[in-house]
Amino acid sequence: MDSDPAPLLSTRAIMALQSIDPATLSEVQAFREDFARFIMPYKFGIDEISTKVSILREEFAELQDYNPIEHISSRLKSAESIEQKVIRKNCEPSFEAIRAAITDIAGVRIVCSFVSDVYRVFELLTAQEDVHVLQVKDYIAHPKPNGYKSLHVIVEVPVFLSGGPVAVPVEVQLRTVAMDFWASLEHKIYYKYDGEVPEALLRDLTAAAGTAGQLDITMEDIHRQVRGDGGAAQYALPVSV
Ligand code: 0O2
Repeated sequence: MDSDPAPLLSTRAIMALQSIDPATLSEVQAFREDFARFIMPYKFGIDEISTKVSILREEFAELQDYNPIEHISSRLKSAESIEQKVIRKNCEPSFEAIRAAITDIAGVRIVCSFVSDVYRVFELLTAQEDVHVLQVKDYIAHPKPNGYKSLHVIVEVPVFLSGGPVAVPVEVQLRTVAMDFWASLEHKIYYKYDGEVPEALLRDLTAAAGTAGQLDITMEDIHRQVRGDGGAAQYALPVSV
């Protein structure tokens, strides 16, 4: 027996839309189109960086006996999250002002095996001539008070649109598997408690960050022994940054 297909919108929603005056409706539609045009280059910026990192990863897998990149993920900031940041940063609510003030609309996360790999991948990526470094925050050398560790870099990459090239900022976060494990659990806890995390849990999280840091050191040491590399690992940003 054929059943009626579910309607796309409820009668209530259709009636509500019909009650909006046509000028407001076309203003909202124009905003949707403007937002789609605004956000599109950021998606392409993510594609550019993700391709660069995937190429490095494949090259390592093909030609070397060891691959420093465990996995890559990306996200485009949602309209709601851009709006929250506009309010938090007291930014003028225009596309032009948002473009200038908010540099993490496009985000790529690179998870590496060891701390030295984080810096190595950072160097390989930022040495590419079309990758322009705008800002570096080294939360590995200087962790946040809660224990958060990662290497953050805002880079600008050219995206070639039909109207010409556009320089797009992309926030790249590089971290180890242990740092990523800690950050994703901390993020979930932060959201579960809506930012009001109980003191005892905060203390446990900070202690866990220390344990994760120790694990990174031990695992890298074991890895170096197995590979026959002498000496302790050296972590540092290149002098040019
Ligand atoms: P989402 O959903 O990941 O995008 P900014 O807010 O960028 O102007 P801030 O806070 O100095 O200024 O930027 P920072 O330090 O570079 O951190 C931005 C991003 O790093 C965050 O993005 C998180 O992804 C991550 N991050 C920073 N601190 C922490 C932390 O303590 N715990 C965890 N789990 N992640 C952190 P968003 O926009 O907050 O969120």
